[in-house]
Amino acid sequence: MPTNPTFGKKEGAESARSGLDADALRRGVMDNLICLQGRHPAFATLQDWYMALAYTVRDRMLERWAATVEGYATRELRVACYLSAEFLIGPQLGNNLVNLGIEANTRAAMQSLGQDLDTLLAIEEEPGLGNGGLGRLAACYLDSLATLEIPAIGYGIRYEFGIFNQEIRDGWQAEVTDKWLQRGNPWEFLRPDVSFYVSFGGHTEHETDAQGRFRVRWISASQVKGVACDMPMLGYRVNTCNALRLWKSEAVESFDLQDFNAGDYYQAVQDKVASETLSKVLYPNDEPEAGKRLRLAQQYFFVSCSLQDMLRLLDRRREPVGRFAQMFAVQLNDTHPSIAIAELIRLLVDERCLPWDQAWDITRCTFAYTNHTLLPEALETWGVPLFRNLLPRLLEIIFEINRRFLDEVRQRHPGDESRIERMSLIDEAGEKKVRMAHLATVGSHAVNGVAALHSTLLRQTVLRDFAELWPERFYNVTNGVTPRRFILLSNPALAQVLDKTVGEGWVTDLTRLRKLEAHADDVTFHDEWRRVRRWNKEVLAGRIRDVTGIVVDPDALFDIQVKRIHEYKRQHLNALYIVTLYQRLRRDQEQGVVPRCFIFGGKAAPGYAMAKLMIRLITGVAEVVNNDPSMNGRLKIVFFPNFNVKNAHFVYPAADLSEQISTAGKEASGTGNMKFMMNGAITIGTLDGANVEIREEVGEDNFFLFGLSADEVERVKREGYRPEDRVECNAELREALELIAGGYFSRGDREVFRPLVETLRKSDPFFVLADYADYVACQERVSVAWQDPRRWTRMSILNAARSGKFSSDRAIREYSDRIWKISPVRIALDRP
Ligand code: 26Q
Repeated sequence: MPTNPTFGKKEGAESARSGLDADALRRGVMDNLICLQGRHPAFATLQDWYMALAYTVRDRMLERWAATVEGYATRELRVACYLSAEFLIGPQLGNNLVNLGIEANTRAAMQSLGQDLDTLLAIEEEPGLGNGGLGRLAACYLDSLATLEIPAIGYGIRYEFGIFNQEIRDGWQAEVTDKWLQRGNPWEFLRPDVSFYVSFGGHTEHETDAQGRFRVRWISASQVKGVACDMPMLGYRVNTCNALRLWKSEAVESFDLQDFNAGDYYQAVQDKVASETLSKVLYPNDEPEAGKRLRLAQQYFFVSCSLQDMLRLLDRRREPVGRFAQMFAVQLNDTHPSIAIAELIRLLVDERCLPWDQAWDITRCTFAYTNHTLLPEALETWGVPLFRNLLPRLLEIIFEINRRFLDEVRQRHPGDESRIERMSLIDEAGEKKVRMAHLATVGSHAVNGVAALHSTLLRQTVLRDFAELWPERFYNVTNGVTPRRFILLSNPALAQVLDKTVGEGWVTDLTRLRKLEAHADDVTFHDEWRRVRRWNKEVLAGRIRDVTGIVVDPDALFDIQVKRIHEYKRQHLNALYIVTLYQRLRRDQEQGVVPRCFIFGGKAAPGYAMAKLMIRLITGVAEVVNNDPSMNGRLKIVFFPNFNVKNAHFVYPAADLSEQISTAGKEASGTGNMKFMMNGAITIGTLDGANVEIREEVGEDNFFLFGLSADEVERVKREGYRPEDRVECNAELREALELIAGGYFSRGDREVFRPLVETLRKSDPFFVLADYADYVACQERVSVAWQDPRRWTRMSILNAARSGKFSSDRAIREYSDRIWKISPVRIALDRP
């Protein structure tokens, strides 16, 4: 247990390391400032105070962490291991304060030291260890796992550079390196004693050992060392503190001058640098070909370290390897960690000498796979030559899995060679490729999609043959988000109203928000609700002014679309509507137009030219519209740069309208849609992803629906979609496209937007023009509703009231009960 420093401690006072009252916190901060930061308070910078406070909060987590480790060590249990190449955990200080329940005391403690808590919260660098939805989902799940007291470990990569920071220069996105570790990370613990070697390259040798068993030796060309770097993940008001274990790559042996002659020395330095490159940088999605080889190496690196770590934990508990699947339930967050299936076989067969059949049974009982996309271009494959070159032994194992699997298929469907071709783990058309989604499916006992519609489509399309073979293995687990971060922490004004109206229990049982329904027509409650919303909009307006210089009116309708920029997410559909609205206002066709502020945020993959052009279109339209005096401030457009978790805290609580307008069938779930809803925004959306379930929960009167359904999209495609027809029969659409093509939003340059406009007019792969007219009509219904504040407020209240299903606690309960079969373990703190 930690020692108890007595800095300024009075008789009987709480410890400066663990006490939760304001005085103990104050002493803790002083102690850490002097002893850890090495600063005299008189010379301390804001960063020093932040660090001292972070360490003080961390101290409080450590005894819970220790109690959790001990609690797990002394009990029979099963551990959920969440394998993910991304964990977008966001800033930690505020969340840890909230989960410990010491926000008020900490505020008071800092005030007594002359420091403002909010200022300190604002200077924290967030770990941007993810691209978007998938990485943030993993972080929400860690919060729920700990809150629900479920034994769990998150396994991933400690990238030195996370997702790039986005700046807007001259209307275009510019990428800036994310140096999140520059000033140190107070939340991580490097564990040099927990490290493993990972092999790459070389060749394999087959032999028969003394006992006559067939053995394979992988003679690798190089090895990299992975060192554990842990971050504590504390649950809300419980003692459970799980670990997020991220692997950092290092050179196997730090090179030693004396071991090399001059030539070898430089080679040794080179090798060292190459090893350390492995965990250097997070790859953006939608990046064709980018760093292919290194990305596969990253995946194998963190997966191998994680499985070796599980074996170490098993050995430490003196459990036989045969009990691996009883001890661990491993969830694969998309196919990125799916090489784990072959790696576990390798560890069990090659290193632990288990027979193949037993290793295979263990493997399939251990893994479950979550799919996050149906887009064919986003399904992960790796060229066989690259695979063989980097991971020769793993390719052999995949071939063997495939051989046995296809035998099984042949027995079920004799002579059906086209089925064999479709289901094979190897795509043999053209250059041979390993299909990672097939590997993940064959090697798992459970496969799930992330929203009801997505799971249905998954069974009908991408994994159809597999669902036919093993229907009992297919599940749906609709995504969820954590109300701790996305209401309690980021919308304190709303949280206060919720506490008062439905009781504090909503934080861990979000379905209690249903009690708000009783107040949906209560006019005094409406006033309170609107005061909260108005406050949040003022806060966001202030941020927008500080960051972009644009002044927006908090009384305008805040119409917000924040998410990664992608053609399927259709930010350009939104932009086309804005151009239409602008034209109407210029013509003084004012009837039905309400003051609106359109806010966009999101990053484009650096190599995705069309997405970058979509950003340019938004900033181009913004420049023209915002500076047109005839608009009289009725229309404002903002591109809020660098949308990340920190900025998200300001955005969701301030939204009136949530834009969820992807082409039906393309967005697996969406999770921003849920964050908006629980903060009282109303959705305008297509029947895509979790929108379908949001609409079911909230009722059709409280959701603005438009557009083709997934089935209709397929039908239109089959019947031959001709976008030009849509342009011909819609004068406003034609005008909007001509204005864009004519250089009106690009300072007269007619070339810039050509690729965008031509793609829409010629092929329009995401049916933007097909949905345009219905979208415009739907936005008119939005305007009508906005003009009736009572009606709008009622809808807003009902959206929050009916968002209970979308808590990540519900999702994690479903994974625990149905897929992992893990029950909670209560952790006690052995002190008064
Ligand atoms: C793959 C290979 C090489 C480099 C990068 C990648 C890569 C990285 C990240 C591919 C995809 C991603 C991220 C995908 C993602 O965020 N998907 C979203 O997941 C959410 C959580 O389930 C869903 O809500 C969204 O609908 C889905 O788009």
